[in-house]
Amino acid sequence: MTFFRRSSALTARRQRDGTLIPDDNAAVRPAVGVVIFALTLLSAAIGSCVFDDSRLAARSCSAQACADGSVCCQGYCIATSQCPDASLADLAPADLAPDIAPTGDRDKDGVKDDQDNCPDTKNPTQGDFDGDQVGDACDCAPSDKAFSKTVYDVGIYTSTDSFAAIDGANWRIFANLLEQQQVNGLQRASLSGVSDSEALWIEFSVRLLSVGDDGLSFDNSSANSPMAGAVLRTAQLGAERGVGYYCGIDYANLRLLLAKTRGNDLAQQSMTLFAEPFAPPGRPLKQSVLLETNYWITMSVSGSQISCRVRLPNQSHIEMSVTDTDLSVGGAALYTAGAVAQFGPVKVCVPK
Ligand SMILES: [Ca+2]
Ligand SMILES: [Ca+2]
Ligand SMILES: [Ca+2]
Repeated sequence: MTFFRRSSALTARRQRDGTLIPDDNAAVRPAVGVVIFALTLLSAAIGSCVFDDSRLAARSCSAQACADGSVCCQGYCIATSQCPDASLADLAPADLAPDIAPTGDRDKDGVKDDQDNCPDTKNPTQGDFDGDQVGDACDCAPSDKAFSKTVYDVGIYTSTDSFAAIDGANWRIFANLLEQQQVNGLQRASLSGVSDSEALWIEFSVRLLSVGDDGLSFDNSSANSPMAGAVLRTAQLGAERGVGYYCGIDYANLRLLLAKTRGNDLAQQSMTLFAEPFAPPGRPLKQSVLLETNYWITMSVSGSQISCRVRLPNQSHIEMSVTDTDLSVGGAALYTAGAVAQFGPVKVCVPK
């Protein structure tokens, strides 16, 4: 505006005698001024690149991302080298971020992020055994399509903080394993970081060191069943309440055992065994359960379905699955009953 005021002041010239005469070019000068002003603006926009914070804040380059080496200036993507005023210090990180996220390859495995079934894990073959669109390389449960997200994964124990003893205090770390030292009775330790999940999947290794008396009766049978394994749905489990599902290997009876407690069952030292039709309770192992041998146990609950699986030393698997309507939200624990046992790596997964 100052420019136009100066033009108007020059619409007359003063002669030597002091009289004023009209300026013939007076009508032309404002038009010249407009042109010069427009050129100045264009120069500012493209050449010297004067930053306008308000326009940057409005993200006026939002229609397209400015390529590497350029910045959004006055609504244009301008080469940073042509924009000396564009000090990085003037820009917020959001100003420099492209408005459209480029499709990159973060893990550099040759598969673009938006097509990579493990975008942060190098897996060029994209193997996905269970077909849940989460690659084996980053799938918490690569053989179970209902679970893929890791919530707990400990390979080497350094602290018992993650485990809270429910019954007894005989849990300790020994040779980087979690060990329960009490031979008789039922002992449980819950995973304090895992609770109140609707669907849970747990896998771990277990090794029986010695056996004694579990002190439990199953379906009014007092047959001793020294065992160790996992129990799910422990969030509400107390001395006389809650529902728990136990999956373990039964040393004396050579079987995979899936059992349930509810209400005050534990106070009565009793458990109910699940049985498959036309079969005795539990699933026979058809081989001895050996002390000091690692067994891998997997247990999951989802909806009303409970699954209990063990991998034997010869790498074969046996499994029991049942449907039970008492399933509710809860957590996970490890347990021993009539056995001293060591538990190895523990992994807990939930759905996506
Ligand atoms: Ca990739
Ligand atoms: Ca990948
Ligand atoms: Ca998968």
